[in-house]
Amino acid sequence: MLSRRSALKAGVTTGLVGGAGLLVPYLPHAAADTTGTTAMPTATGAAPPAVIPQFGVPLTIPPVLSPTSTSATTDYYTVTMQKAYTEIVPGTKTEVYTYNGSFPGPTIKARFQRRAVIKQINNLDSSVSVHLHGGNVPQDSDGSPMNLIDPGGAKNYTYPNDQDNATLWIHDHAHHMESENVYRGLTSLYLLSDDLERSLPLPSAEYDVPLILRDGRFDATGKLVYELDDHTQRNTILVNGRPWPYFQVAARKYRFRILNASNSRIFSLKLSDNTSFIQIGSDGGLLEKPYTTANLMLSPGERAEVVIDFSGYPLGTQLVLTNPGMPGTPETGQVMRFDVTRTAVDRSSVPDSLGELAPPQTATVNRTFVLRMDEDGRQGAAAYINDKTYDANRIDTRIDWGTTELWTVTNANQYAPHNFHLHQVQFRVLERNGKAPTPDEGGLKDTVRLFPGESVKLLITFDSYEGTYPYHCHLFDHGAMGMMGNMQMG
Ligand SMILES: [Cu+2]
Repeated sequence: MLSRRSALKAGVTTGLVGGAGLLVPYLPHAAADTTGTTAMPTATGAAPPAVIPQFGVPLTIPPVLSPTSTSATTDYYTVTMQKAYTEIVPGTKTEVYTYNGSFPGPTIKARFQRRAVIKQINNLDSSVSVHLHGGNVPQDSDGSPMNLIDPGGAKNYTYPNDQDNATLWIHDHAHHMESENVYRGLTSLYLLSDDLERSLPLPSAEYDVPLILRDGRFDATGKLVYELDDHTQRNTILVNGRPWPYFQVAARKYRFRILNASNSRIFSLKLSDNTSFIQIGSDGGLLEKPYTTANLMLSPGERAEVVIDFSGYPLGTQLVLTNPGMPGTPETGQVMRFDVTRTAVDRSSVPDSLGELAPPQTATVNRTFVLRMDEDGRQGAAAYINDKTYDANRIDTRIDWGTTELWTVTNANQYAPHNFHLHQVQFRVLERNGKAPTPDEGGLKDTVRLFPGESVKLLITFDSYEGTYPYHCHLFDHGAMGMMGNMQMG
């Protein structure tokens, strides 16, 4: 079999790269794996899995990147993609891929209608493509799978920031390589703010905290082990690049911007005392109204902004952010711990109204998309949309500019969860399994989860840039196995 790198160089664009092991169900509550990390066998017979203590290191916050220069209309940034080494397994160093040496990469803070131009320099030894997930950007800056920066090269990406406030995600999208490139660390947050958001009395500054969640498989030497579709062995949970960290908080309200940056893990988050989160935002920005919920479900690529109020807890309280009910090991049922260690003044509040979304338009075109992958354990398993694996040179969906469309997307698998992400556009979820969605899916979305047998109806208006953009399952391994298509607008 071709390696993934040589497959890319040879222009092979279909799912030749499938892995085995898909017979292990990964549904909620499935007994996929009840062993601990210490007992897991290795697939390769190499070093045994790492043993990493939980709640042993503090949470770190990614640095905020300063522009290298500014003009009246534009902020200019320079980012270098490079390898770096970080301690995750105690006493060892893990090689990771980074933006600017930081794991995860630095956060970029952008303003509505103020352009950002980011020069991305590739000092890695594989090709990359930089995608602004959730961003409405011109085709040449979208970071599409074949628009690559080769090793030693550089490219300027221009982001107009002509959309609502939102927590966006910069990550790699190189065809057939994105799964491994993101797994190895090519992730950054991109926070787009606007006047409406800044006028709200939400927790801000040091009380506005990103939480980038993901999993990984580490061996005892500290190596980050990558195998395609290896969802049963990525049993270390990282938050902002730290394994199961603790975070010392004041007894007051915090705003958390939670991103699931995993390759394929779906998180279903709860606080250990069942206290509710106040969800204020989702993929495309703030919700119209806060939504109080004890459970946050996030598939890869989805974001949730929540407020947690620690003011009711005595100093000394330890509150665990847990991930119960999802398949995995006992270790993956824990995410991080909040330690309430001090008091602080709190003038923030969560208003009853967070803004108004444009009313949904009427769809004039209906389309259906069926997501399916081989899950019988065959060698060379592939993944499909409407029975086709991805071909970078094929247009799957032609859209007239200005049209509003209703897309029905179904997961036809028995075991494998999927999700569905479109580039360029934010959409509305009109239905989930024939019913109105819950309020966490009631705002602007760019990624929607689909457990086996589920179906969603998405309302999408294509009135922005013309050009060709992909849509795909955002379980990166599935995208790399072919679950991706191209739409052409205009
Ligand atoms: Cu999928």
